[in-house]
Amino acid sequence: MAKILDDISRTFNEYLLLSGLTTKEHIPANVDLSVPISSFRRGEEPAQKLNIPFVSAAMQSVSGSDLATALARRGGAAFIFCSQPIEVQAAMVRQVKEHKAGFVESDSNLPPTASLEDALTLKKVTGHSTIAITENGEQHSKLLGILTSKDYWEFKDDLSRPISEFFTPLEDLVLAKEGVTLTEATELLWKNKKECLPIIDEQGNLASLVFRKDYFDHKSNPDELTDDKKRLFVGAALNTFDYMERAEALIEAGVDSLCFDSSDGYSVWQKDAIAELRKKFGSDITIGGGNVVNEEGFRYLVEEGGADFVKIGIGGGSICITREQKGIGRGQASAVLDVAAARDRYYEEKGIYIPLCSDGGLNNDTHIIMALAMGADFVMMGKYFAMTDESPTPKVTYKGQLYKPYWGEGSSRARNWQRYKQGDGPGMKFEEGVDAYVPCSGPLDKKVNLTISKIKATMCNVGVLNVKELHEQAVLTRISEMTLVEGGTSNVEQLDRIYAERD
Ligand code: MZP
Repeated sequence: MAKILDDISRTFNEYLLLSGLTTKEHIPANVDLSVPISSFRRGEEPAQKLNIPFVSAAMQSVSGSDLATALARRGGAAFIFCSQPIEVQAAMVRQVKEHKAGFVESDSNLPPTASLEDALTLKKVTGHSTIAITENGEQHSKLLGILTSKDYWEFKDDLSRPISEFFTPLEDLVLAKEGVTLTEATELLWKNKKECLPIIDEQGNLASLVFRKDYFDHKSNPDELTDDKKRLFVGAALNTFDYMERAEALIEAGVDSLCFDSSDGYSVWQKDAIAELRKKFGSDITIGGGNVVNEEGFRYLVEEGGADFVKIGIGGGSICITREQKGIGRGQASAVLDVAAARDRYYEEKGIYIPLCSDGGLNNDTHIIMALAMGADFVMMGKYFAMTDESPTPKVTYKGQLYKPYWGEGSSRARNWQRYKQGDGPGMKFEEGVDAYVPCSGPLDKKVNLTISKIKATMCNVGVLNVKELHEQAVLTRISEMTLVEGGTSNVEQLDRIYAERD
């Protein structure tokens, strides 16, 4: 006879956190939201951490390179979707890795014989007003000078004239040799009141550029998540079909973390794939597994496969209809609580900590707080990020409101059959996701800042200063429907509603 679990499947809405002792040190400025994203042994530090506990879902309508850049700059990480050709996914990873963070590869270069008109055309294409003038117009050839918009007057100068008559020559520039540190380069920019510092090699060829504006950019993003070369951190997803070829291309492109994207990760295909990748690439590369909803799935991917972190969640995603279509899944709160308890037992037994990610179904900031309190180290979100300006979809207007398209990987629009094993061959026999629109919520950093403020404030109420303490000290209570009603406003007319009716 089938086994029936004792407790029912529960969701985040069914819980509240109790407040703990808040002392004078429990202020938001003291809260540290960095969390591990790779496994580590007791007494050791994780090789990789997120500076905020957020990653974006590996979905076509969520994790493109612009969103990945914005999220890494805010301290989290995107997982670039794998439901696209390998080379296109690798190019997206490369685009994030090449995003500034100090030494920039010059993408605007011209020979001295080019005209001012050519310079203006190039400026339009790249959006950059600083152009390196090199002997043959290639990026890494001999540097002759720099042309910026201060060197010419677009509407007064003769645009057919060669730029050799306009650019600032080498002797008037401040330069640095390859090997200079970012701190030294910044110091040179500051002391010489310059906007741009070209870095050259021993032969005088252009190596890279350092910009003053990037320094301010970096200072205003103290949580920026970077690798050891100060390049932005980025993850990418894999499926269980072309994982070897895909992983090779992604690693070559500089990816920092890999993660299997599967609606049900408790499978021999995923276990074998993780183990094979581990054998080929060793322990240097982080590989996440999932999704699972219980201890058996967690243990299988960790013990048999060697997963570095595990994602939790089946059927809770905002665009997901898996539970309706197939009757598979579990309430996200029950799944997180169960797997977190399994993770803690595993840590007790083996001394290895496996970070957990709560994936999908986080419909408001409180859900994020609950997921972290229940034992998740970080959360993966689709809808939350699909709503931001930086997601890859265009804004559309409907009845005067701005919206963005958001569709599930299991919808026929995404055609991500590799994520849903429905038969032996390629293709999907039925949909497990829907095609939808979500309201546009504006810039990512503004939205994340607000959520982070709420998380930090709650942690102060609980009396904890980091996510580890939250896991250890959180006390939750299940709530009745009447508690939920009590928590809302009661017997008051809210002003915005009065104004809306009046107008
Ligand atoms: P949400 O943050 O929008 O609620 O959920 C995003 C998560 O839903 C993804 O990270 C993924 O695990 C899952 N997902 C993506 N596509 C589908 C689908 O089409 C889906 N069913 O369930």
